[in-house]
Amino acid sequence: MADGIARHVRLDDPTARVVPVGPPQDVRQWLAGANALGQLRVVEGVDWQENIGRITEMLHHTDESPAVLFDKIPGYPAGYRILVNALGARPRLALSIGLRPDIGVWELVDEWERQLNNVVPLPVETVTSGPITENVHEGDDIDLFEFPTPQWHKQDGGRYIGTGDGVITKDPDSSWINMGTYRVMLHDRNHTALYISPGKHGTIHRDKYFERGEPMPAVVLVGLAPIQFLASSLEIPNGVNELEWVGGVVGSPVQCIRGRHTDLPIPASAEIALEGFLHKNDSRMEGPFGEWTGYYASASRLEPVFEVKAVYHRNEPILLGCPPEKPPYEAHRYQQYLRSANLRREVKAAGVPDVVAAWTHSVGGCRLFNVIAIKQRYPGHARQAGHVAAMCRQGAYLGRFVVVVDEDIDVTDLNEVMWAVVTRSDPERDFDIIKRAWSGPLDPAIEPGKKGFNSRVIIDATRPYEWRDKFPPAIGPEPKEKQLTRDQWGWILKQASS
Ligand SMILES: Cc1cc2nc3c(=O)[nH]c(=O)nc-3n(C[C@H](O)[C@H](O)[C@H](O)COP(=O)(O)O)c2cc1C
Ligand SMILES: [Mn+2]
Repeated sequence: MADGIARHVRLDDPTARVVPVGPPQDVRQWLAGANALGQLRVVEGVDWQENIGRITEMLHHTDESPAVLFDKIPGYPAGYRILVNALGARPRLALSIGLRPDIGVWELVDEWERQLNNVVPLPVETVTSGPITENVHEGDDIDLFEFPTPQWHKQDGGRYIGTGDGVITKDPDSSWINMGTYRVMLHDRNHTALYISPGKHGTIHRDKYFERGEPMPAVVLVGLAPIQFLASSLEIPNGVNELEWVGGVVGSPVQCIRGRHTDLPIPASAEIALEGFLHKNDSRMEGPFGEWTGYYASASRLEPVFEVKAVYHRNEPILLGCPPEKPPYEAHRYQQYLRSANLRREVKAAGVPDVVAAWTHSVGGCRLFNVIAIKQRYPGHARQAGHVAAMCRQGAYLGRFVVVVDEDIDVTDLNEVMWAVVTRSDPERDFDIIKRAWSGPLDPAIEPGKKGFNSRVIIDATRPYEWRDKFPPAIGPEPKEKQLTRDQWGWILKQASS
């Protein structure tokens, strides 16, 4: 190409074309599967300063973009690679969790809900070595700039090595080990920032160590199997070890070495792991970083510094990149299915009957605009569903709007949902507001310095229960009539829509 970048080549290793059975258990198995689907491009020679970030952003903003593996990044050895947009399309999400690549929307949601209900976490299996120990750096040998971390967006306050990552920590009061996706910015050769929002499991652990005056041991995986990244970035219940949960989904334990400095588990076939301690008394500025709301809302603040004591990496390591962008970006493209499944599950689990569907809309980052459909059974049923959806684990953090609709509305279709809002709800009667709910620094609607709480509105857009049978009938042919018209007059319809 004229600008000398974006040379597209395909993986030419014929063995790297195998669709695995079950979820791929490391990045390399996953690459083989994505390549077999024809959904992987290898691109060489793109700079980390500007163009990897820019290309990634633009890949995130269309439905059909492939996964891209950047190699031969100028200034870095060949083989030090970055994988982006791994989970940005349904077939690759399905591949990652061991489902058919041509799976439909509701089949996928149903299957994920079933998994969430049935998975029994499996303890990790400790091993003494694995691909991750091919290279171990300690002391002066540590240089985090060894990896080609991109400047993801021009306005970012630094290079973020941790975007599609998993941060492993342990509760000092119990045996609970957690893995959560929290952003990690490079400070220097052996220090990074680690930003965790209030209320996340990593902050709960951190605050307990800091209250005792101790640093928090942690391991940051910046190249991990997509199924592990999914678990790390989704709302898995409190007290559950996401690595054990992945073992349960996969059906065999995740094999882990033990970190030399922290004794924390590190998946033996991960690509890159940073092990060290987060310090209470050493803080440096973190941010700004492009966030999932589409803004730089948390700006920059002092955050505790993570001191890296050991770097472990495979030969020719692969960094997993998932930088947030204005919605919908890659994460929203998978979260819309998986968070919707969990929201429906949690509303049902709270005892709400006849929950037909739920959808966490990607336009709201799968948090700010959620919809629940019910078959109304009794007075108050709709409000019950709405309030639970706004406050259950899946809906609580940084929610804003919850809409409850009748079962005739397609929850995934914004037009239909908003049609129900504007025609079935009367604001004075049907809008409930919850005040002082769980928000945080990332909320763009709250004034800087006052962030922490927000409010949310529950919109009851169902037909009013008392007179639902007298509610004006909706216009439109029955599905059977529609089919007859399509059969006989389809040629006109095609013309009209082209
Ligand atoms: C790409 C990406 C980046 C994220 N970055 C952060 C972050 O910097 N801080 C944070 O608190 N949550 C972040 N999250 C959301 C958390 O990963 C998510 O809330 C997860 O449930 C946290 O794990 P936990 O429930 O074990 O705390 C991010 C999610 C994704 C997909
Ligand atoms: Mn957790």
